[in-house]
Amino acid sequence: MGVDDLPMASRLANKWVLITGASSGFGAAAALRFAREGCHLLLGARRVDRLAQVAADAMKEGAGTAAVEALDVSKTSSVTSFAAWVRSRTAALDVLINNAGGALGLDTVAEGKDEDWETMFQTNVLGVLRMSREMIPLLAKAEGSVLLNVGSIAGRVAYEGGAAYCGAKAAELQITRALRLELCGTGIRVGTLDPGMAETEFSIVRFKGDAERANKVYAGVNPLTAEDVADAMVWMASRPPHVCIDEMIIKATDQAAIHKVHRRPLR
Ligand code: NDP
Ligand code: 8X3
Repeated sequence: MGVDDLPMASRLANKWVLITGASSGFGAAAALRFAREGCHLLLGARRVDRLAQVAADAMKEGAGTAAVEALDVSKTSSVTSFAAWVRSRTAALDVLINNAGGALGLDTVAEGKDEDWETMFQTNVLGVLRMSREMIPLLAKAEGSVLLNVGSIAGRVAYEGGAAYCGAKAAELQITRALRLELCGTGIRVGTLDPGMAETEFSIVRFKGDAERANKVYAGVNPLTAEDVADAMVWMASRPPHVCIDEMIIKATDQAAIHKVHRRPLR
């Protein structure tokens, strides 16, 4: 039996999986989902207390190991020291999930704030570049490794108030495509997973703690959950080594397009 014939769970068992932004939302759900496949987890984010809880839960779900380290992808020095920590734990990396990111504000360009724009580009764009640069040598040492970036439908279709976020996620899409070309022949698979609206802390962060405004985004809708997205990540990462899922768009059934969302009347 070759590796291509193994069932999905066997293909991921004991693999080393690094997830950025694992303290909440997609990243935390992915940690638990990969844990159920028996993976070794390396988890990074700024909120280490939250990461530690995710790691403890992941161990209960069946992770081989689950280790956490502070990571701020918006700072080169943090990414460099995080990468050294990763190298101290493993010589090869099977799966890198560049998930850390998000949006800040929903201002038009005319009303936009430098600090919001800078944060969005630092995390969603430069964070992906920095982490990829550091981890490509480790990915190259693992057969059938996967570099998976988390984009968004916002990187494919623009919306009012989304100029910087849509621009950042469009950059992520083109970075993914460039990496796919650059790494052809290395055996490293490169893909992007581009979700539509999913109920996580995304909108709370975007609206800077305004929970009422954040809740309105999902009012009357049955949105994606973090677990739905984590499932898709596991599926993408568990294809046979000769199969690369380049780009996947995942949206709630209620969201036909970025502006076309079915909402039920609220009771
Ligand atoms: P959450 O806000 O729940 O999670 C975001 C994660 O990113 C947190 O773990 C956060 O951790 C981490 N993060 C943010 N900034 C940094 C940073 N500078 N360094 C390290 N980690 C950071 O939102 P989601 O789970 O929804 O978002 C995950 C990804 O999915 C993002 O890239 C987002 O743009 C994208 N996305 C989200 C969609 C949605 O509708 N929810 C749809 C499409 C894409 P901490 O604050 O502890 O550092
Ligand atoms: C998050 C999805 O449509 O709110 O990336 O930008 S959207």
